[in-house]
Amino acid sequence: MPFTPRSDQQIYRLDYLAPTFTIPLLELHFTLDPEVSRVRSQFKVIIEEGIELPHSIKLHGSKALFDLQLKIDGERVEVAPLLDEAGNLTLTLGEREQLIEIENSISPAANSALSGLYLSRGIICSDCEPQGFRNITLFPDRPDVMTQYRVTLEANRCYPILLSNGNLVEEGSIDEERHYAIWEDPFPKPTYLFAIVAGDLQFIEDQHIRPDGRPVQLRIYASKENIGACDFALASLKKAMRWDEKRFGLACDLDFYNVVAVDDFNSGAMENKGLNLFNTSCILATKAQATDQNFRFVEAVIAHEYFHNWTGNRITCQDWFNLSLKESLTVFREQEFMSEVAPGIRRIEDVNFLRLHQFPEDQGPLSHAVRPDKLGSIENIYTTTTYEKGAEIIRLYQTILGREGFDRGFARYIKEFDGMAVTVDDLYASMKMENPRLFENFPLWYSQRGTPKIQVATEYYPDKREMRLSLKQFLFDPVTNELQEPLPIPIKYAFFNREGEMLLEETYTLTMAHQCLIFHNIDEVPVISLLRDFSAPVTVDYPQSIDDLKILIQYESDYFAKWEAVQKLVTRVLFNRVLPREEQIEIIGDALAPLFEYAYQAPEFAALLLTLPDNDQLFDRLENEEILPLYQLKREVEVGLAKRFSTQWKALYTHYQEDSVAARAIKNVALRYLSHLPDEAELAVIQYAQADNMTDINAALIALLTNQNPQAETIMQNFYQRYQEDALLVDRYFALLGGTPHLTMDDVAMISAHPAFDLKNPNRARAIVGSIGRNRIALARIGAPLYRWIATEIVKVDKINAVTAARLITPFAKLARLPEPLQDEVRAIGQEMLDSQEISHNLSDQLKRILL
Ligand code: 0A1
Ligand code: ZN
Repeated sequence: MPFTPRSDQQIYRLDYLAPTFTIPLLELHFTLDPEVSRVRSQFKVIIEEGIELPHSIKLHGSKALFDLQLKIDGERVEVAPLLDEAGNLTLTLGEREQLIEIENSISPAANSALSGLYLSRGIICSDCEPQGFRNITLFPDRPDVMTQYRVTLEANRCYPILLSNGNLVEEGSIDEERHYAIWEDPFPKPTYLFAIVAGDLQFIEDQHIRPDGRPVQLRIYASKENIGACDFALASLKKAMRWDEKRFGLACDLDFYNVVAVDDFNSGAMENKGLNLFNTSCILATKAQATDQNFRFVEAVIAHEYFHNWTGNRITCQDWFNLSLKESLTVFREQEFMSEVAPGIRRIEDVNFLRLHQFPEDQGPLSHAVRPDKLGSIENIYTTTTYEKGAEIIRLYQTILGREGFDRGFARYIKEFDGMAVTVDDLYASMKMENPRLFENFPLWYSQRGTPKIQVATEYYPDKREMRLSLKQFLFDPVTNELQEPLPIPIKYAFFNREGEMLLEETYTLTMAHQCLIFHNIDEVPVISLLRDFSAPVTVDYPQSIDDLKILIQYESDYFAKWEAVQKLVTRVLFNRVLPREEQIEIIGDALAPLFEYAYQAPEFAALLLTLPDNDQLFDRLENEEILPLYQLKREVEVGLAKRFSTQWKALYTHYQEDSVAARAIKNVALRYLSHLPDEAELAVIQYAQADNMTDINAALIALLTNQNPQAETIMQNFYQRYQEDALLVDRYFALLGGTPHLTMDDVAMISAHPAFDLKNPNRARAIVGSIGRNRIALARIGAPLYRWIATEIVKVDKINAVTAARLITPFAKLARLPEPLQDEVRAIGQEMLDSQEISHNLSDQLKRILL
């Protein structure tokens, strides 16, 4: 059996053994009931020719299964002696083909971990990735065993909607109280893509016409309260389907495509074949309840789950070490889809997200290779490294090979591996077959962890009119500190002269540790723009002068590079300890001044350009977590910029009152600056009172809270009163409170005692514990008591839902950065959690890596 933990509780990639059998068909019968559901399953195991008999196979199970019964070829077999501690069953089969019949019970209502079959506000639903199927019944719960499913659902009529994957082939009445539905999925699939739903749901529907003229019926199901907020998601689904046909020639292979929204869900959504399940936070979107950012998110997640149908479902991963195979391709496809409109702006947002979340992860104790060789827990690699760094690696293929070469490699991959469970090496092989020049060392991107660093130096020789650009790459393992192998790193760059004219524009792929580029016929020292479009997921160490950065801010046409020049300039000035405050404000102000004109031409982009670097981005540049002086400094600079440009901000604020995403983006940047000025304190209060959309309400609330507006508390109470029936807005309420820089332990006590405080719903737990855990300013100010509170709450969550708890641990991952004595105190808190013995394997795996 593959991946049996060794004594160190780790599983190893190279222990993989391919399945020795096939299971062509699985017939499942559910008698659904929230308290006790009965599951009957029936399948034939066919042992491969050449395998010696008798042969043992493992069916995964868990402690969640009870009242088990087993028959082999119609003969009853006692189950108990065949089960191991975890609830897995080893079957020794003497015949090449044998019929297995299993019956067991499970309790959806008791399943607080939300993996397997569970209850979400009266809806019975399932979530099986990566290993939830074993909480439903005994079966080989591994992605490389693909089976066709025929599923019968039987339930009381108070669950009028009964859904599973594939096509509805029969439905009917059992008696006055009960009814049934039979679903067949024509596509063989692994267990993690199985899903069922039973509930009192409503739906909206539409049709998508495929290029060959055949329709796909699309439906989104949700509770009565939520169905009104699903139209945008349905329109997004149609858009995604059309896009995949155009960009990759991939059409939907199903005649029915169903999506269901539920309130309790561990992740954002799940790509189950033909029956996507969605966390309400990733699907509901009306202007009154969702911000513009939420809208983009919904569109992205809808597309993501749909794109999985090819990159994930038709071609899945051989094992969970290769999780990134499906996730990286799908995130990349989602990013490309989202970039169809405003590609430059979307790229900046994606890069900003990567650098805010994945870079710190990859530079700390939770760093892991995109395809790791050893794992403590499979659930713990659902990380930004697997998803977002993985997507950057796919983008590297495209940057190195060009769009055409990439598309050829991708098409080959789809053709060659359709219907199979494969690895990232197989994707590389397809790319290489179509593009023989692809670098042999490319796969190192998958096996080496950490963020590569590029060190740049330039020399100009006026007599020879020659420019030399020296590029060195370093990749230190973040945990062992060892220097690793050089990688292929494409660097897009351009040279500008001092008048802002672009002199040249090229891409060079670094492959060695140190390379030097020589440019001839260069008349003056050029301004160099490096890593345009963020051509590789690396950091660049290249000290540029303020004047050079100003030229880039003004003349760069590459969106990312222009924005990056602002980020760099502001960061350099903020980190210059010798400059007096007034001068810092002046330099930054002078650099931003020309952008106010630009704000009337390109408001959405200008909103990004005029926003100072994210706090976390700045804090990460410090050697340690002594962040409060830097936070204070940034605030003072913002106040200075608010004063200097108050006329311009007010003009922008008044000009951009129209109902559009771009207008709201720039208007709310203006609001953010203006709210720093005591004279303008009313502006956010008025905006809150008059706004007809959540984007403006949210921006007003942030402005009120960060500036400690005297009305902030009353308005927050008003917000809660107004939206207390809307779970996602109550989550927002907690996230806003938990994220405020002025958070005190009294506030934390108020949050803990709040009637809506709840750790059972993952969204609520994340809104409360997650937002406080991300609040580095409060953590630095309050110190150990706040860490202790977070630890206590994580342990409570862990008892309910280990997957969610393990993901809340990130504030502890910054342990090594904390100043003493706080570092010791926090280490002791972490150690106490680990020593408590009662914590889950998922949480202890994270803690062990952190405390190492
Ligand atoms: N595959 C889903 C998300 C997902 C994440 C984590 C899971 O369990 C730990 C399950 C599903 C997606 O990428 O959308
Ligand atoms: Zn995914």
